[in-house]
Amino acid sequence: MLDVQNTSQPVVTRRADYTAPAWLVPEIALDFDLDPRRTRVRARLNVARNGAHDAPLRLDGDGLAPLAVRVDGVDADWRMDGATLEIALSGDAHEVETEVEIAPERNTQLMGLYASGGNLCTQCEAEGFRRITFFPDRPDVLTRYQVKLTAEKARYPVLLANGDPVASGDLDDGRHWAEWHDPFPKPCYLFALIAGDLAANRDTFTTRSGRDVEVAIWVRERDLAKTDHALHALKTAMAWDERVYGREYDLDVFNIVAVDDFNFGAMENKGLNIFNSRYILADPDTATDHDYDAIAAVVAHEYFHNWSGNRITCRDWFQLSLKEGFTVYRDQKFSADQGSAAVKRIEDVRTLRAAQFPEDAGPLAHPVRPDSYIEISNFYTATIYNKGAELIGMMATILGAEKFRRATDLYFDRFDGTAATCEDFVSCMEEAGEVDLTRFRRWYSQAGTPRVTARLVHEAGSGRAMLTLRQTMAPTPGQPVKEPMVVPLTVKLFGADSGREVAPEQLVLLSEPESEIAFESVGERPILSINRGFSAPVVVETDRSAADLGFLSGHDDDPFARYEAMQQLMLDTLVSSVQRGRGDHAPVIDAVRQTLLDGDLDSAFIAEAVLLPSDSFIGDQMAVVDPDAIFRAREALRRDLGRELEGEWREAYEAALANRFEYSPAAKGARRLKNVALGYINASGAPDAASLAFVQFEQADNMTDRQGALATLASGTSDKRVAALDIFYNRYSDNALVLDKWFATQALSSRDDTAQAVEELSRHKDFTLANPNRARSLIGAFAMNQRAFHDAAGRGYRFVADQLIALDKLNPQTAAKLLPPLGRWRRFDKDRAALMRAELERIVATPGLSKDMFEQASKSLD
Ligand code: 0A1
Ligand code: ZN
Repeated sequence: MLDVQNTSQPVVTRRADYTAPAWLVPEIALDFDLDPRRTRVRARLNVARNGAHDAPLRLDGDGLAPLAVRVDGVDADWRMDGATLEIALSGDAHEVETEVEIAPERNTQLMGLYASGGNLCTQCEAEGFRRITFFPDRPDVLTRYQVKLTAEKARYPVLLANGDPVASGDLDDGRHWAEWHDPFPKPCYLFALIAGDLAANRDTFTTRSGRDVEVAIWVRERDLAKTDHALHALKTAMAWDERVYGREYDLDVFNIVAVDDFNFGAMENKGLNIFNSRYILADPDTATDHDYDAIAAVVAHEYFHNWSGNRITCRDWFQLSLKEGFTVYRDQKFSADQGSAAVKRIEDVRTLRAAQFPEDAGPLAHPVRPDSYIEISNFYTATIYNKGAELIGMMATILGAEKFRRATDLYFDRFDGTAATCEDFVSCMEEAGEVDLTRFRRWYSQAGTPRVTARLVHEAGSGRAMLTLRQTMAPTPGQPVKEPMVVPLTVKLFGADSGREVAPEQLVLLSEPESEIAFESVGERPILSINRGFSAPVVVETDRSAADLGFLSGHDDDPFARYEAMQQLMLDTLVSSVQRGRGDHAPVIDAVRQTLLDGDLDSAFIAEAVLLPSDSFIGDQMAVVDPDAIFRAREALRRDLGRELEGEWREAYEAALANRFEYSPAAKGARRLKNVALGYINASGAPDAASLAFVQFEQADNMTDRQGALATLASGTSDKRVAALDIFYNRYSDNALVLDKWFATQALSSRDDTAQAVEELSRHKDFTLANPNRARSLIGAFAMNQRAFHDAAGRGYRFVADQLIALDKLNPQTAAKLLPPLGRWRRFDKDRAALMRAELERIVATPGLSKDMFEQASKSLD
């Protein structure tokens, strides 16, 4: 395969330039002769002129050279325009055949057809299909696929593609073949095939209309025992989508395959989802509770795409959030229904704040529906996914549950079988919801996180309370001026004396720069509870005192608001410690004690509520981030919380100690609280802390406890640290997913020597840039470690830039995804900013840089 990377003239694609495809492809027959070194691909396309025009047929290719091109059975005239195959056609419908050869084993980008762990597999979203065969590679060309796969039987006994299997057979030469037909027209990014030596965990799902669907999860034989959780999640998700959205599965088979080398989490190919094995494989010894939860969420996410993504796809890649935002919203609600909805909401907001808010505040900020891109792979972002999900959630809040369901029914009904736009979705919300969302649409077009200030003034005499809300939004690249947004805020007032509700919850739609809400008959001083349930993805600034936040953290009846009050109290304390060198820890300690001792709260919620905000979230609150001061302030508060509440932590710890492993919300909550408590006992400096952690490490009957203890030890100075890391390594040296944890745990360590340790780990025999999970486990994790990465001498920046330059040569997509932490130089002092810029400049100047990296690095320098 030719590997041409042209960065000299990066082409910008613009949403405003969209035009309908000149030619459609209603049918395709694909014939694969599979071989890792040399795969022959024959494609027969039925093409149809779309409208009156005389444009030639243009078929996208990437690294392909045509071996044959025939039109209606006859060798045709064709020419290459760059990587595009151009064929002049006279009639309105033709049969066009092409033949190419590709080399999967040389495909290190993991886009198109590639080899992973002895199997052959594909990844086509967004533009990988053009690395397999010539085709109009755009999501609004919908095609019915017939696929024939032929391969050596001993090496590749299993041959899978999209749709339903129709025939198979053996050949005399040790090869065999299988044919698959997919009756549902689909864009080529949903094409998939797998050839491999795989075993299946099978089951049957009966749809609510009584059809039997054969479901199967395909993995290496030795991993079969680790697939029950994913299979169970799949069936639960299938039933959930029927119940909650009225969506039934539509083929006779549903296959999932796990592969070890994968650029993202998983892929929703029609009837044949392909997964990064980290989102399939789980057993108590190797997967944490977080892994179990993520597996269920990703399995559900990909399954839900069958309707929100596949049956209705995107007109163009600017509409990516149409499928991703909605599907994330759906998977979040699914997960919320499986356990504690409150804890799930807290986790989702934490993710949004950790990944999306910084994106909105940095050089790569873009709207949920972007206006332009150089490389679409760079737009699989937290903005498209997680903020996109928040937009759906806000519309659901504005409409209410019943109308929201009516609106999604209308959407699925009206746009089934088409390639739609975000606008199509919003107009269904408007029509079925009987609301005007004109101004709400700004959430799709404006980048940035709105900032809302809320001031509550009470007149004791009249009993009137006035809430003044003001919104602003900082400029983002290309959008210097912002219009006001529609911000749905749920608000409630509590009485400071009685502790009771003095104004019931109401939904305020803030749509002007400023607005005032009056509350009457408020007899006592009110305390404001706002953005309850995180009703809008905004930053809310209030002037609530530590005492009022302490009250809310102990008494608000909205669990999210309760968590939020505690976070705000902690943040206020930490920010003032960073700025003044010392903060008053007492209010936080009191609030944490109160939460810990509240018998009505479940452990999972307590564990979330008592966790301090991360170093980087504290940094996000400051004009100039001082990583060392933040680290010191946070450690000091952790130590005081550990010391002052040592008895409480030990009690919480011991209460959870006797439990045997079980995957249930209650057992997960107990483990979470136990590990948080262990962290605080350790922070207290108690002399037995390291041995407590080491005993837990050795006696654990599950990975959550083992890794929790390892993380505590890995950040400490005890002599048990090296022992634990060695034991862990030896125990799991043949398990790639667990070794990723071993790398990541060390990269996230708060020790002073982490930067050096990570450099050494990059030379470890098990470290490789060729596997995206491994690259992320060391480089990605390290770049999240604020203090270590932002080492004042620039050691962390240099290391990450070196690694990304090397990775870019193999896998530009994965490299570019890891670049954003280096782009946040504006947030740091001028010395660090200069060091970070120097590394970005070095990256941009690298000969042969991919357009993926070029876009991320050059935009970060602007
Ligand atoms: N659509 C997938 C995400 C995905 C996107 C690009 C990929 O290319 C390497 C892979 C997967 C999802 O939302 O799960
Ligand atoms: Zn998705």
